[in-house]
Amino acid sequence: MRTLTTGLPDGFDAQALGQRVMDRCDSLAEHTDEPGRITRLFLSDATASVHAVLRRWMSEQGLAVRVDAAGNVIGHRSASPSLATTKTLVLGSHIDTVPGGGKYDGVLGVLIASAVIEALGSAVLPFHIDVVAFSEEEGVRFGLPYIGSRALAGSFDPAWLNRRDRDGVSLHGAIEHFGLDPDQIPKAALDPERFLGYTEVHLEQGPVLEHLKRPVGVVSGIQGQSRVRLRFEGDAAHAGTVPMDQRRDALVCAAKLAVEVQDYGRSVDELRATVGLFEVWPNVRNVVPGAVEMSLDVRHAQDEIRMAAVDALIETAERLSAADGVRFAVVEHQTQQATHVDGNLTAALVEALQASGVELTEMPSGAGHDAVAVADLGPVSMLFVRHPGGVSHHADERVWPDDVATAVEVMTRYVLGLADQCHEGTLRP
Ligand code: HGY
Ligand code: MN
Ligand code: MN
Repeated sequence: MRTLTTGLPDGFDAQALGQRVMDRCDSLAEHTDEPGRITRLFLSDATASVHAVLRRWMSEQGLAVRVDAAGNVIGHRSASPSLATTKTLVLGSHIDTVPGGGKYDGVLGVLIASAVIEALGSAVLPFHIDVVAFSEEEGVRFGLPYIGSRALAGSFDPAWLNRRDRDGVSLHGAIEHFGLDPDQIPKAALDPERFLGYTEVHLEQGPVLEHLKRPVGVVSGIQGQSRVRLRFEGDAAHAGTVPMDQRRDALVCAAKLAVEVQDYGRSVDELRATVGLFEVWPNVRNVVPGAVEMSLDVRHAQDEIRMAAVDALIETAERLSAADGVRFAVVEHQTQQATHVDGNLTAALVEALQASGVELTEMPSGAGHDAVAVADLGPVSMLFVRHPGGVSHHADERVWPDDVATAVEVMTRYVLGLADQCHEGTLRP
Protein backbone atom coordinates (compact mmCIF):
# COMPACT_ATOMS: atom_id res chain seq x y z
CA MET A 1 0.00 0.00 0.00
CA ARG A 2 0.98 3.60 -0.29
CA THR A 3 2.99 5.09 2.55
CA LEU A 4 1.87 8.57 3.60
CA THR A 5 5.43 9.85 4.01
CA THR A 6 6.52 9.34 0.42
CA GLY A 7 3.09 9.45 -1.19
CA LEU A 8 4.21 6.63 -3.46
CA PRO A 9 3.31 2.93 -3.50
CA ASP A 10 5.65 0.63 -1.53
CA GLY A 11 8.60 -0.49 -3.61
CA PHE A 12 8.11 2.28 -6.17
CA ASP A 13 11.21 2.31 -8.39
CA ALA A 14 11.16 5.27 -10.77
CA GLN A 15 14.47 4.36 -12.40
CA ALA A 16 13.36 0.83 -13.25
CA LEU A 17 9.99 2.02 -14.55
CA GLY A 18 11.67 4.78 -16.55
CA GLN A 19 14.17 2.38 -18.08
CA ARG A 20 11.36 0.07 -19.16
CA VAL A 21 9.70 3.05 -20.89
CA MET A 22 12.96 3.79 -22.71
CA ASP A 23 13.39 0.13 -23.72
CA ARG A 24 9.82 -0.04 -24.98
CA CYS A 25 10.22 3.18 -26.99
CA ASP A 26 13.20 1.48 -28.66
CA SER A 27 11.09 -1.58 -29.31
CA LEU A 28 8.14 0.29 -30.86
CA ALA A 29 10.54 2.30 -33.04
CA GLU A 30 11.22 -0.95 -34.90
CA HIS A 31 7.65 -0.89 -36.23
CA THR A 32 7.82 1.35 -39.28
CA ASP A 33 6.22 1.59 -42.71
CA GLU A 34 9.57 2.69 -44.16
CA PRO A 35 12.65 0.56 -43.36
CA GLY A 36 15.53 2.76 -42.27
CA ARG A 37 13.43 5.50 -40.71
CA ILE A 38 10.46 5.77 -38.34
CA THR A 39 7.26 6.30 -40.30
CA ARG A 40 4.00 5.01 -38.85
CA LEU A 41 0.87 6.42 -40.43
CA PHE A 42 -2.79 6.08 -39.54
CA LEU A 43 -3.87 2.41 -39.46
CA SER A 44 -0.87 1.34 -41.52
CA ASP A 45 0.74 -2.12 -41.35
CA ALA A 46 3.30 -0.78 -38.87
CA THR A 47 0.43 0.53 -36.75
CA ALA A 48 -1.16 -2.91 -36.81
CA SER A 49 2.04 -4.49 -35.49
CA VAL A 50 2.34 -1.85 -32.78
CA HIS A 51 -1.26 -2.59 -31.79
CA ALA A 52 -0.35 -6.25 -31.28
CA VAL A 53 2.55 -5.32 -28.99
CA LEU A 54 0.58 -2.73 -27.03
CA ARG A 55 -2.34 -5.12 -26.56
CA ARG A 56 0.07 -7.72 -25.15
CA TRP A 57 1.75 -5.25 -22.79
CA MET A 58 -1.57 -3.89 -21.61
CA SER A 59 -3.03 -7.37 -21.06
CA GLU A 60 0.06 -8.37 -19.09
CA GLN A 61 -0.72 -5.41 -16.82
CA GLY A 62 -4.21 -6.76 -16.22
CA LEU A 63 -5.90 -4.04 -18.26
CA ALA A 64 -9.05 -4.81 -20.23
CA VAL A 65 -7.94 -3.98 -23.79
CA ARG A 66 -10.13 -2.81 -26.66
CA VAL A 67 -9.62 -1.06 -30.00
CA ASP A 68 -12.32 1.44 -30.88
CA ALA A 69 -13.62 2.09 -34.41
CA ALA A 70 -11.19 4.98 -34.90
CA GLY A 71 -8.24 2.68 -34.23
CA ASN A 72 -7.44 3.87 -30.69
CA VAL A 73 -6.01 1.15 -28.44
CA ILE A 74 -7.50 1.50 -24.96
CA GLY A 75 -6.36 -0.32 -21.80
CA HIS A 76 -8.98 -0.04 -19.04
CA ARG A 77 -8.14 -0.23 -15.30
CA SER A 78 -11.32 -0.48 -13.24
CA ALA A 79 -11.81 1.39 -10.02
CA SER A 80 -12.17 -0.74 -6.93
CA PRO A 81 -15.53 -2.55 -7.16
CA SER A 82 -16.14 -1.57 -3.51
CA LEU A 83 -16.19 2.10 -4.47
CA ALA A 84 -19.14 3.47 -6.37
CA THR A 85 -17.62 5.36 -9.24
CA THR A 86 -18.74 6.55 -12.63
CA LYS A 87 -15.76 8.50 -13.97
CA THR A 88 -12.65 7.66 -15.94
CA LEU A 89 -9.27 9.40 -15.93
CA VAL A 90 -7.72 9.13 -19.39
CA LEU A 91 -3.92 9.04 -19.78
CA GLY A 92 -2.02 8.60 -23.03
CA SER A 93 -0.92 10.13 -26.32
CA HIS A 94 -0.56 9.04 -29.97
CA ILE A 95 1.35 6.25 -31.73
CA ASP A 96 1.36 7.63 -35.27
CA THR A 97 4.42 9.55 -36.47
CA VAL A 98 5.43 11.95 -39.20
CA PRO A 99 7.52 10.39 -42.00
CA GLY A 100 11.06 10.03 -40.62
CA GLY A 101 9.91 10.91 -37.13
CA GLY A 102 11.46 10.23 -33.76
CA LYS A 103 11.12 7.45 -31.20
CA TYR A 104 9.38 9.52 -28.54
CA ASP A 105 6.82 11.90 -30.10
CA GLY A 106 3.54 10.44 -28.84
CA VAL A 107 4.78 6.99 -27.88
CA LEU A 108 6.56 8.34 -24.77
CA GLY A 109 3.23 9.53 -23.33
CA VAL A 110 1.51 6.20 -23.95
CA LEU A 111 4.32 4.23 -22.29
CA ILE A 112 4.65 6.58 -19.31
CA ALA A 113 0.91 6.14 -18.75
CA SER A 114 1.49 2.39 -18.86
CA ALA A 115 4.36 2.73 -16.36
CA VAL A 116 2.02 4.57 -13.99
CA ILE A 117 -0.39 1.62 -14.15
CA GLU A 118 2.56 -0.60 -13.26
CA ALA A 119 3.46 1.68 -10.34
CA LEU A 120 -0.12 1.76 -9.04
CA GLY A 121 -0.15 -2.01 -8.74
CA SER A 122 -3.25 -2.91 -6.74
CA ALA A 123 -3.78 0.59 -5.30
CA VAL A 124 -7.47 1.20 -4.71
CA LEU A 125 -8.67 4.17 -6.77
CA PRO A 126 -12.10 5.81 -6.79
CA PHE A 127 -12.06 6.22 -10.57
CA HIS A 128 -11.30 4.11 -13.62
CA ILE A 129 -8.20 4.77 -15.71
CA ASP A 130 -8.06 4.38 -19.50
CA VAL A 131 -4.60 4.28 -21.05
CA VAL A 132 -5.12 5.39 -24.66
CA ALA A 133 -2.84 5.06 -27.68
CA PHE A 134 -4.45 7.47 -30.14
CA SER A 135 -4.43 6.41 -33.78
CA GLU A 136 -3.78 9.69 -35.60
CA GLU A 137 -2.46 12.95 -34.17
CA GLU A 138 -0.12 14.19 -36.87
CA GLY A 139 -2.69 14.28 -39.67
CA VAL A 140 -0.22 13.01 -42.28
CA ARG A 141 -2.17 10.31 -44.14
CA PHE A 142 -5.50 12.13 -44.65
CA GLY A 143 -4.39 15.72 -44.01
CA LEU A 144 -6.49 15.64 -40.85
CA PRO A 145 -5.02 15.69 -37.33
CA TYR A 146 -6.59 14.19 -34.19
CA ILE A 147 -8.81 11.57 -35.90
CA GLY A 148 -8.56 9.21 -32.92
CA SER A 149 -8.87 11.80 -30.18
CA ARG A 150 -11.77 13.50 -31.94
CA ALA A 151 -13.58 10.16 -32.04
CA LEU A 152 -13.01 9.72 -28.29
CA ALA A 153 -14.15 13.30 -27.67
CA GLY A 154 -17.29 12.78 -29.76
CA SER A 155 -16.35 15.49 -32.27
CA PHE A 156 -15.55 13.21 -35.23
CA ASP A 157 -17.27 14.49 -38.40
CA PRO A 158 -18.58 11.58 -40.55
CA ALA A 159 -17.86 13.69 -43.65
CA TRP A 160 -14.17 13.03 -42.97
CA LEU A 161 -14.73 9.39 -43.95
CA ASN A 162 -14.77 10.48 -47.61
CA ARG A 163 -11.28 12.02 -47.46
CA ARG A 164 -8.72 10.21 -49.55
CA ASP A 165 -5.00 9.62 -49.01
CA ARG A 166 -2.30 9.96 -51.68
CA ASP A 167 -3.18 6.49 -52.99
CA GLY A 168 -6.86 7.34 -53.31
CA VAL A 169 -7.85 5.21 -50.30
CA SER A 170 -10.75 6.75 -48.38
CA LEU A 171 -10.67 7.13 -44.59
CA HIS A 172 -13.74 4.85 -44.57
CA GLY A 173 -11.85 2.24 -46.59
CA ALA A 174 -8.71 2.49 -44.47
CA ILE A 175 -10.71 1.86 -41.30
CA GLU A 176 -12.49 -1.10 -42.90
CA HIS A 177 -9.20 -2.48 -44.27
CA PHE A 178 -7.84 -2.41 -40.72
CA GLY A 179 -10.75 -4.63 -39.67
CA LEU A 180 -12.77 -1.92 -37.95
CA ASP A 181 -16.28 -0.65 -38.64
CA PRO A 182 -16.47 3.09 -39.43
CA ASP A 183 -20.17 3.08 -38.61
CA GLN A 184 -19.26 2.32 -35.01
CA ILE A 185 -17.17 5.50 -34.58
CA PRO A 186 -19.93 7.33 -32.67
CA LYS A 187 -19.66 4.58 -30.05
CA ALA A 188 -15.98 5.49 -29.50
CA ALA A 189 -17.07 8.73 -27.84
CA LEU A 190 -16.72 8.87 -24.05
CA ASP A 191 -19.70 10.15 -22.08
CA PRO A 192 -18.72 13.60 -20.75
CA GLU A 193 -20.55 12.74 -17.51
CA ARG A 194 -18.21 9.76 -17.03
CA PHE A 195 -15.03 11.68 -17.91
CA LEU A 196 -12.80 12.81 -15.02
CA GLY A 197 -10.16 14.37 -17.27
CA TYR A 198 -7.26 13.71 -19.62
CA THR A 199 -3.58 14.18 -18.89
CA GLU A 200 -0.97 13.80 -21.60
CA VAL A 201 2.76 13.48 -21.10
CA HIS A 202 4.73 14.54 -24.17
CA LEU A 203 8.33 15.44 -24.94
CA GLU A 204 8.63 19.20 -25.17
CA GLN A 205 9.76 19.31 -28.81
CA GLY A 206 11.60 22.51 -27.97
CA PRO A 207 14.57 23.96 -26.01
CA VAL A 208 12.97 25.59 -22.94
CA LEU A 209 13.35 22.86 -20.29
CA GLU A 210 16.86 22.07 -21.48
CA HIS A 211 17.76 25.75 -21.22
CA LEU A 212 16.26 25.96 -17.72
CA LYS A 213 17.86 22.64 -16.73
CA ARG A 214 14.53 21.23 -15.60
CA PRO A 215 13.51 17.56 -16.19
CA VAL A 216 9.79 18.19 -16.63
CA GLY A 217 7.43 21.15 -16.92
CA VAL A 218 3.69 21.80 -16.70
CA VAL A 219 1.91 23.04 -19.84
CA SER A 220 0.03 26.32 -19.33
CA GLY A 221 -1.85 26.23 -22.65
CA ILE A 222 -1.66 25.01 -26.28
CA GLN A 223 -1.45 27.62 -29.00
CA GLY A 224 -4.10 27.81 -31.71
CA GLN A 225 -3.33 26.58 -35.20
CA SER A 226 -4.51 27.32 -38.74
CA ARG A 227 -3.76 24.70 -41.39
CA VAL A 228 -4.53 26.19 -44.83
CA ARG A 229 -4.08 24.59 -48.27
CA LEU A 230 -3.60 27.11 -51.11
CA ARG A 231 -3.69 26.56 -54.89
CA PHE A 232 -2.05 28.61 -57.65
CA GLU A 233 -2.96 27.90 -61.28
CA GLY A 234 -1.02 29.26 -64.25
CA ASP A 235 -0.24 27.64 -67.59
CA ALA A 236 1.87 24.53 -67.98
CA ALA A 237 4.15 25.21 -70.95
CA HIS A 238 7.27 24.01 -72.73
CA ALA A 239 10.35 25.11 -70.77
CA GLY A 240 12.36 25.62 -73.95
CA THR A 241 10.00 27.41 -76.28
CA VAL A 242 7.93 29.83 -74.22
CA PRO A 243 9.70 33.18 -73.69
CA MET A 244 10.12 34.28 -70.04
CA ASP A 245 7.77 37.26 -70.42
CA GLN A 246 4.95 35.09 -71.78
CA ARG A 247 4.69 32.64 -68.90
CA ARG A 248 2.16 32.19 -66.09
CA ASP A 249 4.36 30.19 -63.75
CA ALA A 250 2.39 28.88 -60.75
CA LEU A 251 5.51 27.79 -58.86
CA VAL A 252 7.25 31.16 -59.02
CA CYS A 253 4.13 32.83 -57.60
CA ALA A 254 3.87 30.27 -54.79
CA ALA A 255 7.56 30.64 -54.03
CA LYS A 256 7.14 34.44 -53.71
CA LEU A 257 4.37 33.78 -51.18
CA ALA A 258 6.60 31.39 -49.21
CA VAL A 259 9.13 34.19 -48.74
CA GLU A 260 6.36 36.60 -47.70
CA VAL A 261 5.13 34.00 -45.16
CA GLN A 262 8.55 33.93 -43.52
CA ASP A 263 8.83 37.73 -43.52
CA TYR A 264 5.36 38.09 -41.98
CA GLY A 265 6.10 35.40 -39.39
CA ARG A 266 9.27 37.25 -38.35
CA SER A 267 7.36 40.53 -38.03
CA VAL A 268 4.85 39.40 -35.37
CA ASP A 269 6.01 38.48 -31.85
CA GLU A 270 5.60 34.76 -30.99
CA LEU A 271 3.91 34.01 -34.33
CA ARG A 272 4.86 30.80 -36.17
CA ALA A 273 4.17 30.76 -39.93
CA THR A 274 5.41 27.84 -42.02
CA VAL A 275 5.16 26.52 -45.56
CA GLY A 276 5.96 22.83 -45.20
CA LEU A 277 4.36 21.23 -48.25
CA PHE A 278 4.59 22.02 -51.97
CA GLU A 279 2.88 19.91 -54.62
CA VAL A 280 3.76 20.88 -58.20
CA TRP A 281 2.02 19.80 -61.42
CA PRO A 282 3.22 18.35 -63.69
CA ASN A 283 6.45 18.47 -61.60
CA VAL A 284 8.84 17.63 -64.45
CA ARG A 285 12.03 19.48 -65.34
CA ASN A 286 11.09 20.67 -68.83
CA VAL A 287 7.58 22.00 -68.18
CA VAL A 288 6.72 25.40 -66.70
CA PRO A 289 4.65 24.54 -63.58
CA GLY A 290 0.97 24.82 -64.38
CA ALA A 291 -0.34 24.38 -60.84
CA VAL A 292 0.96 24.35 -57.29
CA GLU A 293 -0.72 23.50 -53.99
CA MET A 294 1.06 24.55 -50.81
CA SER A 295 0.43 24.33 -47.09
CA LEU A 296 0.33 27.27 -44.71
CA ASP A 297 0.67 26.47 -41.01
CA VAL A 298 0.07 29.51 -38.75
CA ARG A 299 0.14 29.36 -34.95
CA HIS A 300 -0.13 31.75 -32.03
CA ALA A 301 -1.30 31.67 -28.40
CA GLN A 302 -3.82 34.43 -29.18
CA ASP A 303 -6.46 33.40 -31.72
CA GLU A 304 -7.10 36.94 -32.98
CA ILE A 305 -3.41 37.40 -33.88
CA ARG A 306 -3.32 34.04 -35.64
CA MET A 307 -6.46 34.75 -37.66
CA ALA A 308 -5.26 38.23 -38.60
CA ALA A 309 -2.03 36.65 -39.85
CA VAL A 310 -3.91 34.16 -42.02
CA ASP A 311 -6.09 36.92 -43.48
CA ALA A 312 -3.05 39.07 -44.24
CA LEU A 313 -1.21 36.21 -45.94
CA ILE A 314 -4.22 35.28 -48.06
CA GLU A 315 -4.48 38.90 -49.17
CA THR A 316 -0.77 38.78 -50.09
CA ALA A 317 -1.39 35.63 -52.12
CA GLU A 318 -4.22 37.37 -53.97
CA ARG A 319 -1.98 40.36 -54.71
CA LEU A 320 0.91 38.21 -55.96
CA SER A 321 -1.30 36.01 -58.13
CA ALA A 322 -3.03 39.03 -59.72
CA ALA A 323 0.36 40.56 -60.52
CA ASP A 324 1.55 37.31 -62.12
CA GLY A 325 -1.68 36.58 -63.98
CA VAL A 326 -2.06 33.37 -62.00
CA ARG A 327 -5.33 32.11 -60.55
CA PHE A 328 -5.43 31.61 -56.74
CA ALA A 329 -7.78 29.76 -54.39
CA VAL A 330 -7.92 28.60 -50.78
CA VAL A 331 -8.50 24.84 -51.09
CA GLU A 332 -8.99 24.12 -47.38
CA HIS A 333 -8.77 26.03 -44.10
CA GLN A 334 -8.69 24.03 -40.84
CA THR A 335 -8.66 26.22 -37.75
CA GLN A 336 -8.08 25.12 -34.15
CA GLN A 337 -8.52 27.63 -31.35
CA ALA A 338 -5.98 27.89 -28.55
CA THR A 339 -6.59 25.22 -25.88
CA HIS A 340 -6.89 26.09 -22.20
CA VAL A 341 -5.69 23.53 -19.68
CA ASP A 342 -7.88 22.77 -16.67
CA GLY A 343 -6.97 24.70 -13.49
CA ASN A 344 -7.67 21.85 -11.04
CA LEU A 345 -5.87 19.14 -12.98
CA THR A 346 -2.94 21.48 -13.61
CA ALA A 347 -2.76 22.44 -9.94
CA ALA A 348 -2.66 18.74 -9.07
CA LEU A 349 0.16 18.25 -11.61
CA VAL A 350 2.07 21.16 -10.06
CA GLU A 351 1.63 19.65 -6.58
CA ALA A 352 2.87 16.25 -7.78
CA LEU A 353 5.84 17.84 -9.55
CA GLN A 354 6.86 19.79 -6.45
CA ALA A 355 6.35 16.73 -4.20
CA SER A 356 8.82 15.00 -6.54
CA GLY A 357 11.38 17.67 -5.69
CA VAL A 358 11.26 19.35 -9.12
CA GLU A 359 11.40 23.13 -9.49
CA LEU A 360 8.25 24.34 -11.27
CA THR A 361 8.26 25.46 -14.89
CA GLU A 362 4.95 26.39 -16.49
CA MET A 363 5.13 26.87 -20.24
CA PRO A 364 2.92 27.09 -23.36
CA SER A 365 2.94 24.39 -26.02
CA GLY A 366 3.79 25.48 -29.57
CA ALA A 367 2.98 22.01 -30.85
CA GLY A 368 -0.51 20.62 -31.13
CA HIS A 369 -1.39 17.50 -29.13
CA ASP A 370 -4.34 15.13 -28.69
CA ALA A 371 -5.20 17.16 -25.61
CA VAL A 372 -6.42 19.82 -28.07
CA ALA A 373 -9.13 17.47 -29.32
CA VAL A 374 -9.94 15.87 -25.96
CA ALA A 375 -10.50 19.35 -24.51
CA ASP A 376 -13.85 19.26 -26.41
CA LEU A 377 -14.90 16.53 -23.96
CA GLY A 378 -13.73 18.05 -20.68
CA PRO A 379 -10.74 19.00 -18.53
CA VAL A 380 -7.23 18.40 -19.85
CA SER A 381 -3.69 18.96 -18.60
CA MET A 382 -0.20 18.20 -19.92
CA LEU A 383 3.26 17.47 -18.62
CA PHE A 384 6.34 18.09 -20.80
CA VAL A 385 9.54 16.08 -20.61
CA ARG A 386 12.89 17.81 -21.30
CA HIS A 387 13.99 17.32 -24.88
CA PRO A 388 17.81 17.46 -25.23
CA GLY A 389 18.58 19.34 -28.45
CA GLY A 390 14.88 20.11 -28.90
CA VAL A 391 14.86 18.55 -32.37
CA SER A 392 11.58 16.78 -33.06
CA HIS A 393 9.82 15.23 -36.06
CA HIS A 394 13.30 13.90 -36.70
CA ALA A 395 15.39 10.80 -36.03
CA ASP A 396 17.53 12.81 -33.58
CA GLU A 397 14.65 13.06 -31.10
CA ARG A 398 16.00 12.21 -27.63
CA VAL A 399 15.02 12.13 -23.96
CA TRP A 400 17.09 11.28 -20.90
CA PRO A 401 16.18 8.16 -18.86
CA ASP A 402 16.37 10.10 -15.59
CA ASP A 403 13.84 12.62 -16.88
CA VAL A 404 11.52 9.82 -17.94
CA ALA A 405 11.86 8.34 -14.45
CA THR A 406 10.96 11.73 -13.00
CA ALA A 407 7.92 11.97 -15.27
CA VAL A 408 6.75 8.53 -14.11
CA GLU A 409 7.13 9.61 -10.46
CA VAL A 410 5.28 12.89 -11.03
CA MET A 411 2.44 11.14 -12.85
CA THR A 412 2.15 8.43 -10.21
CA ARG A 413 1.93 11.06 -7.47
CA TYR A 414 -0.53 12.99 -9.64
CA VAL A 415 -2.94 10.06 -10.00
CA LEU A 416 -2.74 9.24 -6.30
CA GLY A 417 -3.23 12.94 -5.54
CA LEU A 418 -6.43 12.96 -7.59
CA ALA A 419 -7.56 9.89 -5.61
CA ASP A 420 -6.89 11.81 -2.38
CA GLN A 421 -9.00 14.69 -3.69
CA CYS A 422 -11.85 12.25 -4.34
CA HIS A 423 -11.54 10.84 -0.82
CA GLU A 424 -11.46 14.38 0.60
CA GLY A 425 -14.49 15.31 -1.49
CA THR A 426 -12.74 18.10 -3.43
CA LEU A 427 -13.00 16.07 -6.65
CA ARG A 428 -16.13 14.11 -7.61
CA PRO A 429 -15.18 10.70 -9.11
O1 HGY B 1 2.17 19.72 -35.69
C1 HGY B 1 2.11 19.62 -34.46
O2 HGY B 1 2.06 20.58 -33.74
C2 HGY B 1 2.09 18.26 -33.82
O3 HGY B 1 3.40 17.81 -33.66
N1 HGY B 1 1.33 17.34 -34.60
MN1 MN C 1 4.38 15.39 -33.71
MN1 MN D 1 3.05 14.47 -30.71
